[in-house]
Amino acid sequence: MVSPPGAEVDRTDSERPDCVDELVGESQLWRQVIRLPQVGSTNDIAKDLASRGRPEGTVVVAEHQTAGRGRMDRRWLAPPGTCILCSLLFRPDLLPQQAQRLTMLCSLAAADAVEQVAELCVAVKWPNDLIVTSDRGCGSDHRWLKLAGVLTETGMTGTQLDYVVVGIGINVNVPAAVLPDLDPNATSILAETGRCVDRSRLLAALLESVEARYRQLARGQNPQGEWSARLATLGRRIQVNTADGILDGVAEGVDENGALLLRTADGTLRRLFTGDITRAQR
Ligand code: BT5
Repeated sequence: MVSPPGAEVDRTDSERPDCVDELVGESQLWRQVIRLPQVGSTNDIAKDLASRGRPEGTVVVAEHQTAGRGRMDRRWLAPPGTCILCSLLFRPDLLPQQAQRLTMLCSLAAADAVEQVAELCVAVKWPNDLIVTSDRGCGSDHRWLKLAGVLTETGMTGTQLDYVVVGIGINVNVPAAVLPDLDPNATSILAETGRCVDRSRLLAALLESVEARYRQLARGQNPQGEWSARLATLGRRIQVNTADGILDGVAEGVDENGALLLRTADGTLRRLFTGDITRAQR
């Protein structure tokens, strides 16, 4: 359900144009940023708008989600007014099996934005997380702290990709004491750096980087190489929880459409389209 049109202009921060408005004014891609105080899920709003014909470049941003989602209907939790919760609408010239290129592209852009605005180094964790690696892990295992998640959903017309909605949640100004309520492995920019970040600046940096990277994609440049290079588990022995059970192997990278390339003990190269990496050795 989309909120009535009047709600779309509801500004949660201030009435004066901020850096996001300035960016949209100069952008070739971004047409409208719809800011809402509270929604179920920004992805649901964006998908509803997409199915009603909204153009590419529509952005839905919320201060609070009452039904934020991860993959497989898992929950995405965020204290109101502290995080980036947004969904970006694309109508790319891609085949349906190439839609995950936008997941890679947007997570790289989120990494750019976090590094630029918060000066915090992040890695990507297949298939859709931004993480901070920590030495706080025990034994020979790595400990990963999840800073952000990406949820990509598609709409089809027949066999053609009609739209792609990429939902991005970044834990920004969440105090360390609140993080365990979100997830035992959650972290935030505030917890990592000790500093609060201006969420408008972070969103503007995110949108700017997505636009630049989307232009590269349209020119035929695939984010795969850069994404693989940022993979926290590259070359490491990992365990992946899949629908077919737990698989062990060495992460060799991702293919052009974002599938994980896992070399199992018998030498087979497995191509995994979905799953969760549950362990990695140092
Ligand atoms: C994701 O799923 O990581 C995708 C999250 C996408 C959220 C954005 S917010 C804007 C847009 N609108 C939506 O409704 N969603 C998108 P997945 O890999 O399935 O991870 C979900 C798991 O992350 C949960 O089961 C929890 O264990 C954990 N989790 C929940 N909230 C978290 C948080 N704030 N920080 C870290 N981990 C969290």
